[in-house]
Amino acid sequence: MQIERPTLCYITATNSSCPVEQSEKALEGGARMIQLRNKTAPGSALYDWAVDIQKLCRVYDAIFIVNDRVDIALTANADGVHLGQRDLPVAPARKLLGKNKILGMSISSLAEAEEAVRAGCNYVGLGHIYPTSSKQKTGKPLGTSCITEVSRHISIPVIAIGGITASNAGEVIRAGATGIAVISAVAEAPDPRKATSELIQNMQSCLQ
Ligand code: TPS
Repeated sequence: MQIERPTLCYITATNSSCPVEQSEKALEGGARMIQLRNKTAPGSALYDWAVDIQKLCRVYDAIFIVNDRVDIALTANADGVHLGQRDLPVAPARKLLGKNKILGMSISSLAEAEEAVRAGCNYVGLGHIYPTSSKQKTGKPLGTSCITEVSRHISIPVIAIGGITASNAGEVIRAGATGIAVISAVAEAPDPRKATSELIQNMQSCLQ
């Protein structure tokens, strides 16, 4: 499955108890990729959610990624896994997943991007681009110049993340990102479906 430009990846709200409903709204709004991310739920709940979101993603022909948990991704037949810098390293994750699954990694510099490519990742999540309260962060926001630098140097898709909203999604794509990944811009919107389609429209309008 290809990550096309521009792709919106919806990441389920931090430790939400209704990730399936949230994902469905994002898919209805046009999200092409869903990432199930929950750092506190028991494996049994995560697995059930993953099975349901996998089915939804099939219906919408969208890519389904599980954050961190290779076991859940495999057993729920997700399309791939997203790894953080402190999760299972790429090589053993690839060994478990096989060559056909998508492997993505969080990065925040060109050096980490190049390392992710060398290790065999299929995309990188570059952030945080703007200030965000969705994740405990050390360090300053990277800004859009980092997107241009990384996307010029590597050939795999660059998904920008962190503080992305309808008002800055266009400049993120213009800077060279393949797509965006968002939590709060969709999860905290009064109408998550509409918020998703607005983000996508803003990305698309700067590619025309
Ligand atoms: C594709 N990550 C970096 S910033 C952030 C997260 C979860 C919070 C964004 O929230 N790249 C991908 N997936 C990931 N999980 C990460 C990076 C890690 P908001 O949109 O509310 O600012």
